[in-house]
Amino acid sequence: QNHEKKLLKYGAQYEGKRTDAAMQKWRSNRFGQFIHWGLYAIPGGEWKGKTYTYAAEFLKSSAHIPNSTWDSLQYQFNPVKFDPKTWAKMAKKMGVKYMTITTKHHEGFCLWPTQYTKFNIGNTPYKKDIIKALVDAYNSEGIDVNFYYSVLDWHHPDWRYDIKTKEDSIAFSRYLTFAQNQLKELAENYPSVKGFWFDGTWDQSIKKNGWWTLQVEQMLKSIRPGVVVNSRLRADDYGARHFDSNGKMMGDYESGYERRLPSPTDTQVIHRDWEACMTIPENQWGYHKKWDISYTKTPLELIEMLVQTTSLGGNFLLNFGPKPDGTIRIEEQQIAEHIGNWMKINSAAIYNAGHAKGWPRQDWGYFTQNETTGKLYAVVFNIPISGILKIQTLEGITISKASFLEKPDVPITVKEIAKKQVNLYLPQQSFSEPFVIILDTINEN
Ligand code: FHN
Repeated sequence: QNHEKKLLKYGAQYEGKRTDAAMQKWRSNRFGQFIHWGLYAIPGGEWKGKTYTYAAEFLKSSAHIPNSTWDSLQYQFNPVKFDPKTWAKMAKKMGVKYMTITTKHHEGFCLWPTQYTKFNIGNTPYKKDIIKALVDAYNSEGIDVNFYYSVLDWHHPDWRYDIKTKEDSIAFSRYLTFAQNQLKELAENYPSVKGFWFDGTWDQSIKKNGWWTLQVEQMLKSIRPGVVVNSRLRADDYGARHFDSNGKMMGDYESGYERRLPSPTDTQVIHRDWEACMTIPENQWGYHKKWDISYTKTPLELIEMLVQTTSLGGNFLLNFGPKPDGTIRIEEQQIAEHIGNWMKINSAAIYNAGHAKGWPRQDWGYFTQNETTGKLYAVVFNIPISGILKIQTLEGITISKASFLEKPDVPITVKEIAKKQVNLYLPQQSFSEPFVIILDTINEN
């Protein structure tokens, strides 16, 4: 094994977590809404009477639809019921602190009136700038907005999957200029943007142009200081992605967890910032007409994922795929409402909370800890039939008091039954939702 450190021009730019205010805000947000919206919402996973089960936003590719046919969907895009304020209010009620919107997905269609391609919202029957409407509506609800941008572009004639010829190289360098111009335009025209979320960067063509990924990151940060960029953008001199050839993370946070979470005992991830993005169905990001095409996660499963992510110091980005008429499907609205009702009571265990340092994984659920005050929260998902929650404590730490976040007056008896073992006696009642117990601790270390 070669342990020699490689000299890299385009590798990680710094080590450890960013500590500036913008990054701290990003981190304290913890819960975000992902939105995938584009032309793919129109067919919604169906083409010529056939239903395609693969991701709806991939329909062009799954159904082998020619460019010209797909691109003409542009002339049908007319979300007459789109009300950005309704979306933002729903998001606010769900309890998210940030939203990440697809400015351009793999299909290449742009939701803002870019000057660099005609394939944009300005040339649809709808015409109006959707990105601006969303930024304004979400910001006025106090929600940060980030821009998703797919570097992979099925529409642009200069996109290449690999660089094999001189012609490829010339075309692709034109493409890189195009993408950079678009990103500059986004950063300049939407000054409140808080982050850029890159995708579609896995092809050889990008891996061979790691310099560009660093240049773009630096360009965005020079226009909008503090802006947060995901690791997925980056490739180094050797084409290593996310982590450079010396194992150091590139970008500001790791964005490799997609439709999966690190295991609850994976304490490796706590040393960096990271975010998991999650679908409600198995693998649908854009709107699919058939909601039941795969298993759909329940609100309680999603809440548990949010808590598990928080307990490991990560952010949780939950995806929604709006309909072509501009509304959000009823199933997603109901899930958002359920999560929101839970957040209304329990969000203290989420916002600005993270890994409870040193505390072992517990059978009943997860610990989270406020990053500023150190307050310790036990988020309970599994209640033993005995009604006794067994807490494994740490050397020198005693639990002096336990109280329900929701009902501080309902007493919980705390008893130390052995060294580092505390029992909490829950009142005789049934719980239908996961709940939070605040633990007051005394540190004798
Ligand atoms: O192919 C895309 C997919 O449609 C979706 O946008 C996800 C979100 O993380 N990213 C890609 C797959 O990694």
